[in-house]
Amino acid sequence: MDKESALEQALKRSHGFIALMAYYKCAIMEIETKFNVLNEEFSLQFDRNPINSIKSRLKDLVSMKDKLERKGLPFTLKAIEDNLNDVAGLRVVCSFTEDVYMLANALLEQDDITLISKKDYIANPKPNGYRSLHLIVTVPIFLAHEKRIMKVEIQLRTIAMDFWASLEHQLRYKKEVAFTEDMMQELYQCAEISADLDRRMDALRKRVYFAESNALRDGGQGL
Ligand code: 0O2
Repeated sequence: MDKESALEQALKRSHGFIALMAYYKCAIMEIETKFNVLNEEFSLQFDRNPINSIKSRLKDLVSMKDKLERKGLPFTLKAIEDNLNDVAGLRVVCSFTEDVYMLANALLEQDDITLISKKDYIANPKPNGYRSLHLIVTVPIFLAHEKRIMKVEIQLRTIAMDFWASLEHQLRYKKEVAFTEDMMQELYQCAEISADLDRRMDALRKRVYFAESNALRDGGQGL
């Protein structure tokens, strides 16, 4: 075991680290519950679920250490809490693009949620074609004798955006193969196709709802 991995092992076993990770886990639970409540409310209101799935994760120790190193910061509990925004992460996969914004706005309206930063990669996709809405928020967690304010990263995206991002992530991690310009172009084209798919499904959803409200209105008049 080299010196660094001994340090990692020691930190991982420390009470402070275990407690900090438990607080992040609680913050994930708080946010996940908020999204589940919103999903329930909107499914009652619109008769469909805006959320397809929610995934969550705690960043692993090695990734935290690497990120702090890249920022030129020490690998300490304080540095983790003060400088890493994505230790607690949630990915909310939505049905339609409109749901992404509707859910994000509904969350941000809640008075215990504070927005730290927002990156809209749907309005402004990354050069490789990546699309998602990223929020960094704080949420309070209530312990027996204290209240702690925890940071959580939330990525909201549609099923099509998630499909592209998951496969791109898998391909990117095949590090032994260098990505050629041609491969990057192909990935970008796939992202464009997935964006087009979202636009078409959104348009279709609007048509269906329009037809449904007309049918209800006409049916109502007949009474
Ligand atoms: P992991 O394992 O998913 O956590 P910052 O965190 O703000 O210091 P950055 O790069 O400015 O760093 O943050 P940004 O742009 O908000 O992206 C952070 C996360 O978004 C990434 O986390 C990915 O999960 C996701 N992401 C961003 N760009 C891409 C992309 O091009 N493709 C895919 N598949 N995912 C992306 P991590 O830390 O990379 O990894």
